[in-house]
Amino acid sequence: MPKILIIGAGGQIGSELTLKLRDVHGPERVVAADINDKNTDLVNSGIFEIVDAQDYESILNCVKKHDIDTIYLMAAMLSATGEKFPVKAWDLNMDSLFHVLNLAKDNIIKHIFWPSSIAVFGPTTPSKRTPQHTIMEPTTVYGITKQVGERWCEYYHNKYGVDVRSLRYPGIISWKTMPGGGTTDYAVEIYHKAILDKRYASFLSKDTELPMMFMEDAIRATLDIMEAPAETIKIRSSYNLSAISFTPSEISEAIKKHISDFDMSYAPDFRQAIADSWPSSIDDSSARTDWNWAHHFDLEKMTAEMITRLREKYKHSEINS
Ligand code: VAH
Repeated sequence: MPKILIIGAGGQIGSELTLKLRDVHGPERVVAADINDKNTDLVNSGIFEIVDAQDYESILNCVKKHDIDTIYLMAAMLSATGEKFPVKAWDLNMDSLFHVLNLAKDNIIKHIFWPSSIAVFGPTTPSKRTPQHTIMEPTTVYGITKQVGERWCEYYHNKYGVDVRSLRYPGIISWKTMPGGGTTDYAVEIYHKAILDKRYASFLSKDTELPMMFMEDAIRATLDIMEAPAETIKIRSSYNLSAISFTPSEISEAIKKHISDFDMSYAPDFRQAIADSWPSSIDDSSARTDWNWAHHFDLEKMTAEMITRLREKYKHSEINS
């Protein structure tokens, strides 16, 4: 029975995507892979392989060993880290995409999911309810790699018939695995700090509105687009995807409804310029029309879930410490 491979399974989205795919398809059909085996939960909960996303032979060997027909390529260097290491970001994000696209072009695998991002938009893009088709002049290396990646995905579909599907993820908020190197990471860190310290210094200013989404919605959208009939996928670059938009001030107020003495402060850093180049809200009507996308979590519901889960997590770790 052909199997699924998640490359970059140890990351914020990859780790939860792996657990969900194992629930849906059975652990024996889902191979998790990453450059190292630091995520012990992942390594101990099913088939795990060390794969270097920039090494074609490393991916090919894993595909052949496990009879893979579908790859979720979740490995990438995100916006903030990409600005510190621009060449490494370009090489990782582009080499890995070409390797996977070429495996499909050569009929070695059949299906690809590749994540894009609202980072494909830039300061000249209409920032409110950003349309599916609009000006895209990204000013970060990460955004450039995602914009170019979208062009290659559409080219490989039109030229070679590759079944590659993609979503422009907004900032993703989750409690299981910490994000790394993103500009939207403040919206994850704040919940941890609220519970542990009852205070947080945001690296984005109070009125910086950004498109965001709870992890459960992001995972459901990913499975929905991959399970949708091919004829419903009208866009082969990448679909706009949206749920909620909020500012650091608004998430702080939502937290205060659960932790009344939470203290929020603001200390914008280099990531403020990145956030300022991105839209504040996204029009995802194409995804809602083409394959029935709908989000389930608003800011209040997400905050309640994050605080409940993290209180359990930190209480558990205290007991075990
Ligand atoms: C980042 N979390 O901050 C990612 C995301 C829209 C932002 O792509 O770089």
